[in-house]
Amino acid sequence: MLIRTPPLWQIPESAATPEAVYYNRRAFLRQLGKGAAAATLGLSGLGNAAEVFAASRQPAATDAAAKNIFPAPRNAKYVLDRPVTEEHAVTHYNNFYEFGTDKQEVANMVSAFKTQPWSVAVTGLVAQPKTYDLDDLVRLLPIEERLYRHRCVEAWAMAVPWTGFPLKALIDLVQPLSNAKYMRMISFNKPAEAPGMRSQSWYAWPYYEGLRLDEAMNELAFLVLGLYGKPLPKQNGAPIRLALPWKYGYKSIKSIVQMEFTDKQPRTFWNDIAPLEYDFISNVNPKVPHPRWSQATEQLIPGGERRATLLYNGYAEYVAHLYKA
Ligand SMILES: Nc1nc2c(c(=O)[nH]1)N[C@H]1C(S)=C(S)[C@@H](COP(=O)(O)O)O[C@H]1N2
Ligand SMILES: [Mo]
Repeated sequence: MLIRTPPLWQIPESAATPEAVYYNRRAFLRQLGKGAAAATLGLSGLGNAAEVFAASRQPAATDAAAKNIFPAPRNAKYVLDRPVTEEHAVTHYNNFYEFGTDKQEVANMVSAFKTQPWSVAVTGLVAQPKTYDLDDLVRLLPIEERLYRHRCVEAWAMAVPWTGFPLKALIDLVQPLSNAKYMRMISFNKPAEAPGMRSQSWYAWPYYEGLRLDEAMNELAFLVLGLYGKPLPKQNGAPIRLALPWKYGYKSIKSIVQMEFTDKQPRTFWNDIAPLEYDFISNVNPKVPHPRWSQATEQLIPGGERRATLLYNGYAEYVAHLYKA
């Protein structure tokens, strides 16, 4: 009989072993905070915290023990102009067409979706092409929490606490070649586990998206493993998805299985379906209406409060330089 132990980064802290608690970053920082150790180690910022954590890590009692990343420290740099959206709304109002088009039903359609084990293939123009087991990959990267605005092209908006790591950290790890100019990302392709893939078989599954490499290396581009200090629910794109807060939500591809570095601009799922409605860049812009509706305002979910849409969804200071003509 095959007994599979779930990786610890997918189970709650309360269920973790003492070893796991030791390797949990928050517990470790709490320990540091208790003594003069924090000062001695020059522990000033989150970047430092991640380095100190990595440097001090001993071989774990079990491999899984090193993977308990929740809850991760919040990076205070990324602030919101509105309260964090209530958790139930974020996890029960979803766009994930692989499971259906009714946003409030997606959470009820994911039960057959298996998200572990999971691997991510890094392919194409890269020095170290490799298929990573997600658990192994997670251990190599600095995990933190960020509060980001999230804006769908349909004009609804939320504010979400994501846990994850900068896409740039992964890019630095795998070292794209000098002729790599774009990243193409691909979602899972398992119709047997995803009812929307079966009922809407006309779509060109699996979902695929892309970024310019300079966009992918921008500090805001974030690979997400969790929500509200817990592992990512399946309906939000478990076990790994993107968050690109200055772009419309469809660029933030969910349940990623492949990242390919290319020298040509990759095609994207929604651009192939409706090229006049969804372009490759897809930055949030109040002045560029969707052909069928205005983008001047957005509606907060839940509640429906209307707000003015901000250029780059309010992230101009981070990304405007990428789009200077
Ligand atoms: N694989 C995949 N990724 C996807 C989608 C999808 O249908 N399939 N929908 C996109 C859209 S339109 C949005 S708005 C966000 C929604 O993410 P959320 O449900 O976590 O809010 O996921 C994006 N990523
Ligand atoms: Mo969206």
